[in-house]
Amino acid sequence: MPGIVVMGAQWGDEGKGKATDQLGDRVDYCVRYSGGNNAGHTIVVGGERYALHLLPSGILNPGVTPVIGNGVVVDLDVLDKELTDLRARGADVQHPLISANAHVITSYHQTIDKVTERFLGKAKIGTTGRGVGPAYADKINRIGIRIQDLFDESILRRKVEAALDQKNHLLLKVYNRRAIDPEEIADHLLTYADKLRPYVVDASRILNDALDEGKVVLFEGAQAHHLDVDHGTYPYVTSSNPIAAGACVGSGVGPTRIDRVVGIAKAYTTRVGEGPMPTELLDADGEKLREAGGEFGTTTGRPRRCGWFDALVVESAANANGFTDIFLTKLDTLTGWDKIPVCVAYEIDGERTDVMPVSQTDFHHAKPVYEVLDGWTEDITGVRDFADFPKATQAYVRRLEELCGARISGIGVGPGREQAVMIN
Ligand code: 2SA
Ligand code: GDP
Ligand code: MG
Repeated sequence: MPGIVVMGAQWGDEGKGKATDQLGDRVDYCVRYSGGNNAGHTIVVGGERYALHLLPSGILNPGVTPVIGNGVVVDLDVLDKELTDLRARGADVQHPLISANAHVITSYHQTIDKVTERFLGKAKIGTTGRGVGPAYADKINRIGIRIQDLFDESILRRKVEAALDQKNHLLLKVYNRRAIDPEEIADHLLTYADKLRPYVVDASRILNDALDEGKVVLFEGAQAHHLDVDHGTYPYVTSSNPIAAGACVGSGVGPTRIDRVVGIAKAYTTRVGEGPMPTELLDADGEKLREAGGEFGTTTGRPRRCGWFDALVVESAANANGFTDIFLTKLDTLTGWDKIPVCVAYEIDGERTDVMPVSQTDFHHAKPVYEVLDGWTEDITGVRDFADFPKATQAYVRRLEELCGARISGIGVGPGREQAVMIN
């Protein structure tokens, strides 16, 4: 099983960090292939909590080489701090590899992200404000700055100037902000050139060579299927491709290299930022789920919107990404409910549908149709064997599996690395 993708099946924060870390002891390379430091992936090892934003979560496993693929947008200040902090905490941080083709997030991307959101007012996306969208916009507009540009000063200066040309006009005339000095930006980026030089590589070639040698490469998605710019709830999405196919685009390996696609799904639903979410609970039950699950943004601290498990959301991700299996997380968070509703269909303008509609207008009108399952009260955080779960817990898992159309191969019963039930 040399090529494994781990990706979010809902709207992010399903526990991808934990799942990636858990698989990490059998992995040689762990690759981030999309997004930037908008992501927040949490790992708890021996009671110590780590929140990774840019480096892949496999980094905490000795012997794993972390890779930042070409599909990632890299804030160099954040990367530097993340590496320094991990080393200061005594983590055995391996030599990271960074694709020469990855793009850079600069302070002007962050400024534009924030002013655009303010300008949109009620129509805002609810971004993390990390400059991710504007950096990808520059990439597509062919005015982005790539990591490799750090090693050619005159090119870098020219590119930063070109990138700021239009932006300064917009900042001055539309947003009433001061212009940004291209020289200041280029000078700052150049301070990282020597420090980064040893890490910058042709990541595509290294990964393909490794796969040829039978090494195990784990591709770690950020965000999730329904935040994908092509397949998500557009425009309430991130600006990259967190889907499984994004692993190929964002790291430079062919689709034939991917043997397994693991969808990470939370046992209920959360979302942070704006956009439709049919099962959202705006009452005390939503609050109870948020408190029980500690549902606050790992990057921004924003409270996450909470609701019951939406099987149509996960099924559509399983379908579009070809999930070979699902890792179901945070099942322990549901302990203590007498009954647990699961969304099995939508009612849209008086009609019932069993699959997620392609029309965004329809999705905005979707009202959940619930099947109510029995809950359980027993503490399941110490369970390591599926047969030891209460009968109602087993029935809940089996019903979700049936509805989502993919095998559940692992279950999270707590944030710790060891708190999982693997099903063979
Ligand atoms: P952006 O910043 O341009 O990517 O925002 C666009 C939308 O994508 C959502 N998004 C996320 N959703 C869940 N988790 C994310 N990471 C953090 C976490 C979020 C946080 O781990 O908790 O701390 O707030 C993440 N990153 C982006 C975002 O909310 C917008 O809806
Ligand atoms: P990611 O972005 O998908 O990696 O998820 P986040 O790290 O943003 O959010 C998931 C949160 O749930 C983190 O605080 C994890 O430590 C925690 N977590 C992960 N799996 C489990 C689990 O099975 N049970 C519980 N209780 N917490 C979990
Ligand atoms: Mg997260």
